[in-house]
Amino acid sequence: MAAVKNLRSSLIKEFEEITYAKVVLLGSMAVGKTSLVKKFCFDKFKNNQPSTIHVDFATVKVLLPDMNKPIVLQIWDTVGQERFSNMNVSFMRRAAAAIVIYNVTDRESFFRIDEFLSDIERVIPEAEVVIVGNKEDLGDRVISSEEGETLAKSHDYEFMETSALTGHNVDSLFHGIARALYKKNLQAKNDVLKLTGSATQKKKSSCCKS
Ligand SMILES: Nc1nc2c(ncn2[C@@H]2O[C@H](COP(=O)(O)OP(=O)(O)OP(=O)(O)O)[C@@H](O)[C@H]2O)c(=O)[nH]1
Ligand SMILES: [Mg+2]
Repeated sequence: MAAVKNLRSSLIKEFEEITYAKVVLLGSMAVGKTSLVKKFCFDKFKNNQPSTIHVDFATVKVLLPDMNKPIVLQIWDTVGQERFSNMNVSFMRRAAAAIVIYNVTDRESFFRIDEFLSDIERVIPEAEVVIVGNKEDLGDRVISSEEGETLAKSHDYEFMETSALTGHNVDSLFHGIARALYKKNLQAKNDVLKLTGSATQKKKSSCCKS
């Protein structure tokens, strides 16, 4: 019985100590959202990855050398088909980060980035955002790195080019997000401590005055 209690309290402790964060992947059809998630989570790539018709999520625990505790990312892979685009807004809610993806060989997918960014700015304005040009392994790109970078800079967002096929920058993308959210969470905790500290002090001084 004591063992069960101990296990329960250690599980509760672990749950309380770990930071959980929702990350949403957005982008047009076939830009490589599912492929990026699969590459990061399972180190697998499919040449004929079927189009996503049901939104799904994968849960990954990330612990990097510069972190004291892990962070658990709940990565939501959305549907790129335009007829379902109004659904994506509901999946965005409460996301701490958004990865907005285009295909460097497809200008249409790059044009659609603006649509996703305006949804993000409306629904989750505090989110960490990374704009990603995927399929950088292909030789027939039509969007230059500079073009992608300029777009990201104009919104003050991070920018990265990836390949789900070769794995280039895939870990860096998700690790960068994990690190940013971990730091943000630490900062938020410190701010709460500071606020609590000043509130206590205020109370004390008013108490002394009376
Ligand atoms: N060469 C290359 N092909 C890729 C890459 N990423 C994805 N693909 C291919 O592009 C196609 C579409 O990839 P998906 O991962 O299904 O794209 P998606 O964004 O999830 O598409 P939807 O689910 O329809 O929204 C698949 O056939 C993949 O094999 C990449 O980095 N390089
Ligand atoms: Mg998909």
